[in-house]
Amino acid sequence: MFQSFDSRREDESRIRSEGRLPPGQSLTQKFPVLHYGPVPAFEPATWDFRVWGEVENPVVWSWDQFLKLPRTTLKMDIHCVTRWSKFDTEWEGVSLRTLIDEGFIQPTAEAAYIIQHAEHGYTTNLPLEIMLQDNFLLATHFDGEALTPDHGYPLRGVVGHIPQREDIQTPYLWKGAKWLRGLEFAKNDRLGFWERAGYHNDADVWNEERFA
Ligand SMILES: Nc1nc2c(c(=O)[nH]1)N[C@H]1C(S)=C(S)[C@@H](COP(=O)(O)O)O[C@H]1N2
Ligand SMILES: [Mo]
Repeated sequence: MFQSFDSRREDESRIRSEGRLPPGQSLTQKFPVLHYGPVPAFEPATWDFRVWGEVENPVVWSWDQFLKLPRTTLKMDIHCVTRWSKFDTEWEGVSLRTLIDEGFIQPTAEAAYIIQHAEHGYTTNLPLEIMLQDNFLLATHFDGEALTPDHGYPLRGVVGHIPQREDIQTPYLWKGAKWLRGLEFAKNDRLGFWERAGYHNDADVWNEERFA
């Protein structure tokens, strides 16, 4: 008798046995593309990245300037609220905590939330303290290559679960905006695009906070 070899199921049971499969999720070996609206074009000459709101000095960086910021690599598992999870994904880009630690950005004492602003008006909101965790990155590269247009080229927020780091919170992947153009620091929280559509504001993967 032939036995069918299902590498996806094998991978999934290994991940489950390692305690890395969140409730209600299933493992994908692909990289699904998920977003609302069209994929924007990238114009390096006019692209800029803005940081404003509750910061001591608002900044505007060109693409060339952004590429000179200190860089970080990060390996983690990403979890979409539509129930797919992708494991051991490798990202490279800029850590917000590093930018703050090194004085590139100075939040005011009042800053408590950040709204990510992306092309075509997409937004998503997170507490500042979560965006300072090790599992949030302003990513330019995935698996050693520049992001593809579908996945957010040239820059996206990305957030996921770092194995063994149960000390930090893991939000679903919609809390990372593709085609990211700026960060607004705020005193008060403000719901983003999917949050206004009924997604859970905290979005904790391990507590299955999918919908409000
Ligand atoms: N600009 C933008 N970013 C977005 C979204 C979107 O609709 N627009 N969708 C989010 C959702 S729901 C998910 S799961 C991830 C998907 O990222 P991927 O397409 O690279 O898998 O992007 C997030 N970032
Ligand atoms: Mo998603």
